[in-house]
Amino acid sequence: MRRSGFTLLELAVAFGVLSLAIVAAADLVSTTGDALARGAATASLDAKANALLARIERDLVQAGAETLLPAAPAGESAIAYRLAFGYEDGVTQWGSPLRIEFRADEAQDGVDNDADRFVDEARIVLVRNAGTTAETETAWANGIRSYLEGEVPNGLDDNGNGLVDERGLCFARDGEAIVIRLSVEGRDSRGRVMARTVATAVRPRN
Ligand SMILES: [Ca+2]
Ligand SMILES: [Ca+2]
Ligand SMILES: [Ca+2]
Repeated sequence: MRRSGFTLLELAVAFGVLSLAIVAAADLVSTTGDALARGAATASLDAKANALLARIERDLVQAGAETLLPAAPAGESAIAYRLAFGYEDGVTQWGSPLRIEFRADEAQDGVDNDADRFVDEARIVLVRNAGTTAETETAWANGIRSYLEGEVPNGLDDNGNGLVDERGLCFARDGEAIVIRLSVEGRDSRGRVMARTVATAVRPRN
């Protein structure tokens, strides 16, 4: 006897397989979308962090080692320095005092007070004529993490870098060099908060 059409069982199996395939495809699309969103945010945060690090490095590499304050930073979130502008009678002439510092954008209380999904976010500010009446300041970037990635304020070195409770921008001495560490944060296209951390070592001039 020749069969024609499908039995109910065959149809049920076919629909079952089809719906499994649809679920798997939807999963794949959603996973791929997730990865793309994260990848794009990562690239943009990396670019921001590296540009900012290069900017700080550019100044500190020209700063006089003897003008640094603190002279031997150990995790401080600000550093003061002066740039050389020439020599007179064999003596280096230093420019006006500058300071790069971490500046909180909201109360540092572990609460997202301004509801932007970032907790205790901060910015980096350059202060010119620091400590004088002619003091002016320029914001270099916002979106700085309150604490360096992996660090929480508890009196412990949570991320194992030798610094305790260090901020999202911090300076530490390593021999003749100053190590600059920086954590930026941002959101991907799906609203998830992400952080990226960069570090470099610079040797101020003698
Ligand atoms: Ca906030
Ligand atoms: Ca630490
Ligand atoms: Ca800690």
